[in-house]
Amino acid sequence: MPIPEVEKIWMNGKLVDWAEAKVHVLTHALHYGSGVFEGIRAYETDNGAAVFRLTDHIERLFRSAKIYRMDIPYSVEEIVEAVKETIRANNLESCYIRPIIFRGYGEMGLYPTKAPVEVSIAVWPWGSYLGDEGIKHGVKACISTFQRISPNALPPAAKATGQYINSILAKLEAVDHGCHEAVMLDHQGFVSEGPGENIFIVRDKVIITPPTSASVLEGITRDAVMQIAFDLDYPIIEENIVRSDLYVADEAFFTGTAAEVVPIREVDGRVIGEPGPITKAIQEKFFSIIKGKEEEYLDWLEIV
Ligand code: PY5
Repeated sequence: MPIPEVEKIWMNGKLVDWAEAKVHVLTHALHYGSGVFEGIRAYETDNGAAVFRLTDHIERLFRSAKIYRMDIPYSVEEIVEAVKETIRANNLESCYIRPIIFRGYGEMGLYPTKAPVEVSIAVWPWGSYLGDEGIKHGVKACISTFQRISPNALPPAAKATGQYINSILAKLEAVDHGCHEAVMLDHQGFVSEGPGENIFIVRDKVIITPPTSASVLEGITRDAVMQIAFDLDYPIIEENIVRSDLYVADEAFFTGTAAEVVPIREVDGRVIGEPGPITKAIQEKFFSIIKGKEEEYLDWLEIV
């Protein structure tokens, strides 16, 4: 999918023209994946564009940077403000937001403390990541033969650019096998997550999602869905699950900023079926919350 170009990108404290937001080919992060990033969405509401859990995302960005020992030359509040400024500069009502912090040009070794830490924020209109059809009728998933990165190799709690080559291997394989999305297993063989989504199953009206110790990213949509499930009085637990739990689940779905809430209709050829009642109830609440229609969740929306 080509990226729809807009006007401005925020780079190291300044708004520059889209076409001018460039880096050198010897940028450290290009060679070694030494960057950390976020995926965030702004939605159209009656109060204009509103960013879903912006501060929570920026705080996770700072945690990712801490894990990789990158000193960010801005505060959380400054980056939050820069995100809003970038959205305003591009006159967007809704968009995807991609802040990235990376080691720049100036050092080629693996002790990169001398490379400058650069910060950029881009925004663009981006539709549903797994397609509108997927949101309505569910997607086909395959268990990946590629194992999810593990905490003592590449910490899954960090959203680092280099970690995503693991996700790309899984995604390419899934599509080769006629699926929309992959499900990755952790180093112990437990279900972990999708290449860019957390995963949930429903069995006997209980919602289950793998714990963070199953090599998952601490997803902000995951957290939101757990809160929504709790508020809707559905029992929800964090517990290790195995691949056959997916095969026999009553319902299953992915969550993520890009993907939002996407039902899973089939895993490895085992049919789960059309989205079930609990998945639909959570989807409905989530989509209503992001439009600013739910009073008690308005603090999840940060007005631009
Ligand atoms: N797990 C992984 C590995 C992810 O990359 C993501 C987000 C999630 C889970 C869900 O986290 P959250 O709910 O906080 O978004 N993936 C990015 C996104 O913007 C990149 C996808 C291409 O959704």
